[in-house]
Amino acid sequence: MPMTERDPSLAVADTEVNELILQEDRRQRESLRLIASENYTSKAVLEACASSLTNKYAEGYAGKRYYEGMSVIDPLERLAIDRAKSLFGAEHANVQPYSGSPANLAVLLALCEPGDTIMGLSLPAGGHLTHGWKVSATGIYYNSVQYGVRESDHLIDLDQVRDLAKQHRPKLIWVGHSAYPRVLDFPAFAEIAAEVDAYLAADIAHVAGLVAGGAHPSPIPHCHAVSSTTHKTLRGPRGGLIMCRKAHAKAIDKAVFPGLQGGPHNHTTAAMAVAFKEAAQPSFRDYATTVVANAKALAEALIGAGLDLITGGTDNHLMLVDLTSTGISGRVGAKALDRCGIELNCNSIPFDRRKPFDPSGLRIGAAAVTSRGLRPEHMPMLAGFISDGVREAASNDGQVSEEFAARMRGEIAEFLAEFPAPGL
Ligand code: DSN
Repeated sequence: MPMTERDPSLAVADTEVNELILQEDRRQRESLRLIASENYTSKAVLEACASSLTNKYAEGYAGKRYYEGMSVIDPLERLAIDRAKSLFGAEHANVQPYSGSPANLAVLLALCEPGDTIMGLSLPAGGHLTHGWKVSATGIYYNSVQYGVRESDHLIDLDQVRDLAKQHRPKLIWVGHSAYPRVLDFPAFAEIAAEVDAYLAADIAHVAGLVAGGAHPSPIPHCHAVSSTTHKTLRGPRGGLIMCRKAHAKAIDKAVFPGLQGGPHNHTTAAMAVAFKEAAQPSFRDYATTVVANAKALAEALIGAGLDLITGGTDNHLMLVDLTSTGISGRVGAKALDRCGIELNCNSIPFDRRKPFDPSGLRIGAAAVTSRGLRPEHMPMLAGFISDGVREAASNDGQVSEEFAARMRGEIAEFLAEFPAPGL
């Protein structure tokens, strides 16, 4: 039967899936979303994601494809590339990576040979799996040397980075993180990379929106390649992006396709183009600045509520709470808060004595709540919700009663009702 004869909308075609999506919409509207890597995209981004572009194959690059029917895809991909280049001031951009991990693997495939030495911030110190952690392909196929943070202040130890670089002579050094609450010193990393003749690659997945909005220094002038996801602080669709100097453009493009991937996800490319346009507006500069102001205010309020923060605060959108003094683990705390309508994730803290699956920390980010319009004056309220939930769990063997959780969920939903969730 041709689908055109009967092509009902989702609500009619598949009530189970439709109902689950509606439940997720509601959950995202009513819960306090504090996962540092998440956000709310605009309605325009969601519409582009759900467009007919998902029906099209487009292996290759504009003007050099392996399929016909490219009259729309070619200009669309060029538009996304031009907008990415202009937003970040990059010489070259590739918008095809499916997400951050493939983007990082593509950077390595382009600039290194298997077995080459690479360096990155270790996972327990706030780095990302794909910066050479042992269980990742990047730690299996490359000789990975990991640097860390100082035990005294939990800040990246640039002396150690320099010493390790001189000792191991890496081909490439990663600068980037998924759980580090302070500004990255790109010029200092560039200096070290230059001293040992290494490539410097920045992974700005977490801070890309802050970079685009002028609230975090840009790595572009200092790095040979810069990778990112597009869905965190940048507030676009789930996707990946690589920017690089012209000299490496061919190698990067070849590494993405045909090196690692097949056809790009054109609906995602379109949604990225929309997000890049949004991020180029003056209002996005306000957004990025407010994300940092909110994160700082939340960090201060959490400290005021008696919680311990790694490095004593934040310079970006995220912070790490050390729950050791409360007597509960990060996993227990995160699960208890989830029941109360507060969504965040447990996270290792530097020099954690607990295992990664049940670590000592909570990671908290301000990107999504800022997209709903919350401002620094609302952060003490959020800190109150978080610390009340933690205290309740800590005094009840890690549990929160259904009565307590339901009351919290109600209070949070009522508070958030004043701040409409974008896109939903
Ligand atoms: N999963 C992402 C995060 O939460 O930071 C990184 O890949």
